[in-house]
Amino acid sequence: MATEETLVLVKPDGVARGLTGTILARIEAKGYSLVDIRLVEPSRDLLAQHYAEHEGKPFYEPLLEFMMSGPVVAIRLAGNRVIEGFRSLAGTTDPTTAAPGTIRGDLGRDWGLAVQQNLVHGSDSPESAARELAIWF
Ligand code: DAT
Ligand code: MG
Repeated sequence: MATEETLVLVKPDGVARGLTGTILARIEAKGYSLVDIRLVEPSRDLLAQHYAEHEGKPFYEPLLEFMMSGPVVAIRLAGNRVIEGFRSLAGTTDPTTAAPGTIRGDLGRDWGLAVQQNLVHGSDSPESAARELAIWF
């Protein structure tokens, strides 16, 4: 079976709210494998690389500030169709409308800030996964 890998981040809100274990439990319950995991305090440089596609958007600066506000848990996650599968498990970007049953839908909320603090990141394509894994690991 062809196994693929994706980058998952538990963002600073997830770590600060003590949800890392809950999020890892959901990932493991789904059957995906942790290949590598580390606690990172990302530099602005690292985040600018990671979020290059969003440069110039209104939420870009608040996004970088938010991501530098505390430690992030970076995970190299493996499994069959894990890129698509983790995105599905995470739910859509806005926690208010993310489906119940998803990480963002069940655990996230809209704080009315300039940037969505939505607990997790997951790569959105094989190209993004390869690029992002090289940045974080
Ligand atoms: P996703 O994290 O679902 O892949 P994305 O790549 O479009 O979403 O955006 C990266 C992050 O930027 C997202 O997790 C939260 C923030 N963000 C995106 N769109 C936003 C918006 N319209 N308002 C506020 N924050 C936003
Ligand atoms: Mg994205």
